[in-house]
Amino acid sequence: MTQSLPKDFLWGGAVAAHQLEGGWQEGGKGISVADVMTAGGPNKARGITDGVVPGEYYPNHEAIDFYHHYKEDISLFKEMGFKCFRTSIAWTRIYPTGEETEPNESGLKFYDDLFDELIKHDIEPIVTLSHFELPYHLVTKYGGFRNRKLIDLFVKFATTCLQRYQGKVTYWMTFNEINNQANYDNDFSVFTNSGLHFEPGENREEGMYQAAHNELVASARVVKIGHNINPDLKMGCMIAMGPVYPATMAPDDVLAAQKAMEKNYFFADVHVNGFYPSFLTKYWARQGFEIDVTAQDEQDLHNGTVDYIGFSYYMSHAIQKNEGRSFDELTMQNSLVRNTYLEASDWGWQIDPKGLRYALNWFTDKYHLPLFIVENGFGAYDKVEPDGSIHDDYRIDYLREHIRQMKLAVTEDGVDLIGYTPWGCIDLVSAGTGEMDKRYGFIYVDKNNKNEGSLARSKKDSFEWFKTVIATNGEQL
Ligand code: BGP
Repeated sequence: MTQSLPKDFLWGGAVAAHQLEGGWQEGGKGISVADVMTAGGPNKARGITDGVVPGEYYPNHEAIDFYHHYKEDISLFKEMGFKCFRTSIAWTRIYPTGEETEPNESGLKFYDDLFDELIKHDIEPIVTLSHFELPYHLVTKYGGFRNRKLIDLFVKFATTCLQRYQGKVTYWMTFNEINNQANYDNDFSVFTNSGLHFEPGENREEGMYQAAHNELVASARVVKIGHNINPDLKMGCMIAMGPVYPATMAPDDVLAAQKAMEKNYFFADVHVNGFYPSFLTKYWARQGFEIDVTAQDEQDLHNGTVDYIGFSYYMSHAIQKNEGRSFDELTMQNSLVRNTYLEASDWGWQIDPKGLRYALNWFTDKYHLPLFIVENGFGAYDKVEPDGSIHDDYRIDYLREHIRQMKLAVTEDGVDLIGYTPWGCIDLVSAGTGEMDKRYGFIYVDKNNKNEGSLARSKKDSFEWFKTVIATNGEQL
């Protein structure tokens, strides 16, 4: 077996439209769910306002103004040697409310220009169709993805994109981190994934399963359409992977970890297998959940299974079975414990490079599909020295250790891995907190949490480091 990564390994970086483009009203763009989210902090959740409220600060409105800076930024990506660049298409640039019958040409042209610029630099665009960017209008009018109407609206948007960009984009993903909403108690997760708002007394969990089902059907239909448009397109899903370990060797903890994995990753089962696993349908029955799954839905799920699994990996978790709770009552919110073997970031995300090797093997053993690490990275405060340099050795350490484990998974375990695109290759707005000061980039952007800064770009130490990693195909870390 080869001891190196494949020659055509896709090294690059990842972002999402709403976290860096800005230009929230440029070119006829409509308001998205990201446009009504205020800034939070390490211990403060982001607010979700009722529409865009004058006087509130919405960090995504300007973000890092990639909309006007993308040429400069792409030339920096090229300098680092990127082979690919993962971004998303903002649904609201193409269909501003989601309900128009004709797409917005200036939005389509923006992505034509962006993809052309990438291709001119030999950088392959990798595209997510829905990355926390649902048209806000579809939330107010339909209540988000809990309404089946959104299946058709998403399919319309995705079909427009697939037809238009089929010659420029090969790798597609449907819904970013579709499984975040398994965390249904969290307002942010259900709103960003599916545009869900819950009234007191509503069954949040059942509502989440219905929305997730509608998205899984929409995704499957889009996968099928992509294959029909061009059989060479690679249609993937996107899963947030944070393995759940048992906190101890007690069989109850081992089973608790397995149950938590099931509830978090059944989304991947449906994307890959085209049907629901029995542990979930049995669980729905025990809970009395009546999820609207039609015979046509079942057919669509069956016909639209994915070609590869894209996933994010930042951390692992550990779970302990509390004697007072049944397995059905265990959730990631009520039963996670700190893993005492691991350090954590300033935002409490536990650092576990070996967990990435574990995750790569777990996906492979379960699904036997090619994998793509489309997010991984270290959110940290960076310090700009008086001479403008930024010594982000903590970020280099994090990425180096994760790449080491990734390589072992490929060279020793035989995992079929397409590529690696670290998250936030250029500083951008944090999805979870709305902060600018939670930085992931190789490229620093002069803008802070208070919305101050010139937006100037500069290189961190990690820039040169990652350039060498790519140039040596991961040999020199
Ligand atoms: C994932 C999202 C990204 C991204 C990343 C880092 O959940 O797909 O959009 O932002 O995590 O999270 P955060 O921005 O909250 O640090």
